[in-house]
Amino acid sequence: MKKLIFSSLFWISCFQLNAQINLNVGDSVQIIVPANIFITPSKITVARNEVYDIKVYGEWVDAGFPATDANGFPPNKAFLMLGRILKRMPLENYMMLCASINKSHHFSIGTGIKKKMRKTGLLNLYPNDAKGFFENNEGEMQVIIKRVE
Ligand SMILES: [Ca+2]
Repeated sequence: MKKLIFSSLFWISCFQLNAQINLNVGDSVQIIVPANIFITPSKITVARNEVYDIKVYGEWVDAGFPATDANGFPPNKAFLMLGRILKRMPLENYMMLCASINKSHHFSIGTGIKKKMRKTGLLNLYPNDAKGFFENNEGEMQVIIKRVE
């Protein structure tokens, strides 16, 4: 219990100071990822071979499409097929929650994943929408990131 209180206070103070966070095994943080923001920095520095359990809750909406969870929706219309190349992960669903490390090493998360990191750097989160088409998005995801190894 004492450790839990300490780690909670630790991450709260990190956010207040706008500092970077290194999670110990067992520690978790919650990040809010808005649908209309191109990139949301988590402030978490992950290291190669660390393992994280990521769970995602909530719904968001892209323009007039039906609301989805963090798995997003497939390109089921011709213009969506064409627009895929404008996404950071062209082969993944629109509005799938995805991540990058140092804005370069991209991977999909969806509603949840257990992931061994293949690179060291700052973890960023984003909805997989076409570049330039974020302003018509609404909603946000609650992302719980826990280091498990
Ligand atoms: Ca959009």
